[in-house]
Amino acid sequence: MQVADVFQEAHGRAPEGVWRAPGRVNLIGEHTDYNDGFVLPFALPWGVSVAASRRADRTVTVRSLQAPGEAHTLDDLDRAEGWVRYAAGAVWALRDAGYEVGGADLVLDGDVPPGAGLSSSAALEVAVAVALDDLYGLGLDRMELARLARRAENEFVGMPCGIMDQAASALCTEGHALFLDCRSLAYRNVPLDVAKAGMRFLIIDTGVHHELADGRYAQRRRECENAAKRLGVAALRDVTDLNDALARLDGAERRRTQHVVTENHRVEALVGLLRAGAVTEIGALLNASHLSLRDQFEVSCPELDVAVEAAVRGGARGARMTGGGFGGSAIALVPADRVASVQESVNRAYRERGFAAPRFLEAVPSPGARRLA
Ligand code: GAF
Repeated sequence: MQVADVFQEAHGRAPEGVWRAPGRVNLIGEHTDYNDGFVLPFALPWGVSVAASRRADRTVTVRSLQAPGEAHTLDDLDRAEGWVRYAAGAVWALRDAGYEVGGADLVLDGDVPPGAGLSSSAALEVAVAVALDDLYGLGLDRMELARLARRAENEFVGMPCGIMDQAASALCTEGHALFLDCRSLAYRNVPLDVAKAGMRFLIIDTGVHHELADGRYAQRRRECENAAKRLGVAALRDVTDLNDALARLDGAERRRTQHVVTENHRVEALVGLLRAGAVTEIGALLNASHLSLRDQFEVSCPELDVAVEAAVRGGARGARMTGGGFGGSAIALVPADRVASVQESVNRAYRERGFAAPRFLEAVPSPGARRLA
């Protein structure tokens, strides 16, 4: 059933509108956003739709097609728990920033594969924020909206993420990746047409549930901040002489710095290739990014490593883990006529290792947040 129909059934009237915000996959630029660096995500066809109407009071009600039978009425946003907290957080962030946001009835419908590292939570936050922006005529620009959605996640949900996922959901455009400078927040939508080059982006969902809020993500952030402090720079983005920096660091801080600095270079190099129309040449950068995340940043896991290695063996031009890591998904660039052999190769490797079968999805650069009706 459509989200607008469920709204009608629940509230006895049609919603004032329906909005949608997508999940994302990151092509390259991992664990760089909170180091003031560069990222290059693109929006996915999967996302969260929200049918919504204003209310005369300040109460927020939330339902979801994925949680039939549940109806949450929040007079106090702080009471929200579980998935409802992401919606409540978006309302909180707008109000806390001083925007006049009254009550709202929200009905959500999400189809981002959960736990796959494809930003279902950012999609939810941005979908609610974009709906409220329109309903209450706030006139937010999309970057401000992304910043507020990130605040919802940082300060309300309690996950210390960077801005990448919310910015991707809010700002991506169809057929493009988003090249974002996470310090200045300057961005460009870079054309990304792999189909024209006879290629596909394949997402390999390992099925290993990643839990970013479990402390390891926050620990990586702290290590990066400590390294920057020891080097006397505001953020690892500011390291200009990598050899000198590495000579002054040791242990985890040294490895994290090596990853972040080289990853920023890889993002810029990859954007250069895209702008030169050389999308088929980006594979080596994807592979190098994965090795760096595995060995220097230490956020991969056996299922991701096996997926990446088997994808390349099966004919992918390049592959890497994507997102926060510790599970979730890998992304591979695959010639269209090798998709089946890549899948076969990954399936076989998973069977040999005794891993549960992975899931394959095709990632097509899709539109960012928008009003549907
Ligand atoms: C997660 C975070 F939410 C992002 O901000 C980013 O740091 C990413 O991990 C790693 O690149 O998705």
